[in-house]
Amino acid sequence: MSSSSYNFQNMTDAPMPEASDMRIGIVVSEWNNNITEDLLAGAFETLKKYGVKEENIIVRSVPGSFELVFGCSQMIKYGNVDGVIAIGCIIRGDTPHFEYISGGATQGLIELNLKSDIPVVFGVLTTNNLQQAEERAGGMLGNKGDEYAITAIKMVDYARSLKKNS
Ligand code: DLZ
Repeated sequence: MSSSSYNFQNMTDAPMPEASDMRIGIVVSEWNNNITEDLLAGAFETLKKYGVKEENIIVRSVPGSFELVFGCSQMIKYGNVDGVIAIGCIIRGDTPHFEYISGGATQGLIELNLKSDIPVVFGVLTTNNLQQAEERAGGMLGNKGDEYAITAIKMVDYARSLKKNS
């Protein structure tokens, strides 16, 4: 569900998992960097807030959201990380690029989740205009980067909980 009244903080009261030994990779797109830098800052601060050590947050950038798939794939292979956050911002324009790039990035990130044991969080804003993106990157609807960080910690914990019992 995506609506202006939806607030992630209201989703659950579940306690946050222990995250002090987690290593999280963040791959961030340079396209619309005025938005993605703010999402990155939100994710970075929230990871730290919940105990992830700064030195265990590995940030790399790629040119655009389409490159997030390769960027995350390489992060999984060589970054020695427990989880990955893919951050991008795709804004609808006059041409069909929006559908191609958002569809490609989404499908690629889904495939990474299916192929590897490292969870990849979908931190890609897909908006109709710049204002909608700004509202979600530290504006009146909060910073979605916070949600991406919380989701990454929860998914790493989820994967660990199953491995521990296998
Ligand atoms: C080319 C393009 C366009 C038009 N729009 C966006 C966008 O809104 N957000 C984004 O992250 N990237 C965009 N790109 C760049 C593509 O993601 C990609 O970098 C290029 O097609 C090169 O592969």
